[in-house]
Amino acid sequence: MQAILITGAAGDVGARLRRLLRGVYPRIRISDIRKPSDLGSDEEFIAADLADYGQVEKITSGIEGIVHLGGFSVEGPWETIHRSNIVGCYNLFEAAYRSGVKRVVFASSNHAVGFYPRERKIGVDVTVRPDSRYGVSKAFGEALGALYADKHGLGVTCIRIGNVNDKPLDKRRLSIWLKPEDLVQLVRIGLEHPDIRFEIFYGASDNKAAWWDNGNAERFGYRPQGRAEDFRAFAMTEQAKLSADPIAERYQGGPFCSDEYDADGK
Ligand code: 15L
Repeated sequence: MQAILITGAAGDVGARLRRLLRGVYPRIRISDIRKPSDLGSDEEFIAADLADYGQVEKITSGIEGIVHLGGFSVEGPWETIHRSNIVGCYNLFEAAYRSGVKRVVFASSNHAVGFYPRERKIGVDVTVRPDSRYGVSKAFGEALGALYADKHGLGVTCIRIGNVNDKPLDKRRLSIWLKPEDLVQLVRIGLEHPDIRFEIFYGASDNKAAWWDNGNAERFGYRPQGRAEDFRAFAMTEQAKLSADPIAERYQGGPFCSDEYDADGK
């Protein structure tokens, strides 16, 4: 793989990935709607609004593999989610296909399946249970990826990312933490593994309290190095600072589930 594109490069995960992928691929083009504040003089940056197909075509031209982090990364009003994550995601896959891109790694999210209860361990073949409009948009992106893989032969990997950070930030994150270096492993499998057509992986490290069976990623050689348990004391101290939220605590998606929730008693 000679030339890759990272969308959403100005965000937190984008910034981490840019740093960790430096030197791994000969050419890395980065894109976002705004210029990253820490843009290096050796980095190729092209600004693009994902909702504008013409702009998306420009950033995918001459590219072999895409890491698609772009879009709105939390819950938001429908207009915002629709523009960034529905129209934007469609434009990305369509432009990738028309530009002859071979691989797309799509940053999906745990929120595509956030309404599974915490006591249930799930694999990648469960029905989606989104916990927000944002989660619905991630399920849409996964479905779109499957369409372009099955119909047009694009190699697509969807990573249902838990939470990327230096360490797990609370009790929920002990189950879903993803060490940045482990994300790099998953991304590289998606871009490089010869047998990828359409796959879903969980973006989680080697977490003892995991809610997800990540056997599919392991089948492709994923060997996570991060262990959330090493940070349990820190995470529980942070947890103690949060106010009680019984709905959030019942489901895997946490506060994305309790936000706007009014189903009880109906
Ligand atoms: C996500 O999908 C978000 O992008 C991120 O900001 C976190 O909220 C994360 O999920 C999480 O569930 O912790």
